Amino acid sequence: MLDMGTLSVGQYNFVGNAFSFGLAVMAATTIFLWLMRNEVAPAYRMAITITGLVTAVAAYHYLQIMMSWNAAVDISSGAVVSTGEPFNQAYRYVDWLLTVPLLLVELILVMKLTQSETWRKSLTLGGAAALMIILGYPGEVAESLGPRFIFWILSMIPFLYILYQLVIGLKDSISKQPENVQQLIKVAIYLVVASWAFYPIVYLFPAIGLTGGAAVTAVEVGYTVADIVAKAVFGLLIFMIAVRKSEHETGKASTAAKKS
Ligand code: RET
Repeated sequence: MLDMGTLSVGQYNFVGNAFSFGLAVMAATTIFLWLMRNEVAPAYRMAITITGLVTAVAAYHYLQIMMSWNAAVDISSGAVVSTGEPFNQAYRYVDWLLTVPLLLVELILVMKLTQSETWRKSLTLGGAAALMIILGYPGEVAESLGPRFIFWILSMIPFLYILYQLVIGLKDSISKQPENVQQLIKVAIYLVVASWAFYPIVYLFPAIGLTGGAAVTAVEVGYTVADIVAKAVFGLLIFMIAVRKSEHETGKASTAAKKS
């Protein structure tokens, strides 16, 4: 459990502002994606719908996180005083449990693989993602650093499996994509690897010397920044890939139509 009483008023407000920014970005991205859904070919609309769902689920959870953050302390005296109501970190983990498998499905859908490959990859990667989050939670809420380390190591196993599958396992499928999107898909995969790698590092902040209010601030702001990149920036990249692929395919269809 986080010791909220160790925060300064400045740190408390900074984290609150980061949550508020996170909520605004997630909500705005959702509206953009759903409004623009019909700009891509029908085959990619499911990917865009899911991308918007991910940011919608995140917007809802940021609202809950913000309310829990506000309820946990009272700053009316000019200092941060715990109200006794705990700051609920479960919202973040429930959010990840829903959105991380969806993010992977989003990436797989936009690649438009065969149906059996889509199912197989969605189930194995989505399952590994759920396991990674479930194994991380007990360490996040533990009172001491021992369990934090143990659950970090356990959670790293499915995490490394996912990264391996994305970087090595998808190589073949990427080479079958149209040339003008191969680069964008590679960027999307690198973005996943780079933004996801941030989470296990942030998780370890309290274990590598950060304490009290500084640790709480670094972890909460760190996760929020990582979420914005992994969900909103990644979602917009998926949208761009879908637009490019739609252009490529409708372009080909119209040339074919002219020939016949
Ligand atoms: C935990 C626990 C410590 C070890 C590892 C973790 C990985 C978390 C990740 C979360 C990704 C979240 C995303 C959210 C946005 O939608 C659970 C912190 C490896 C990779 C992408």
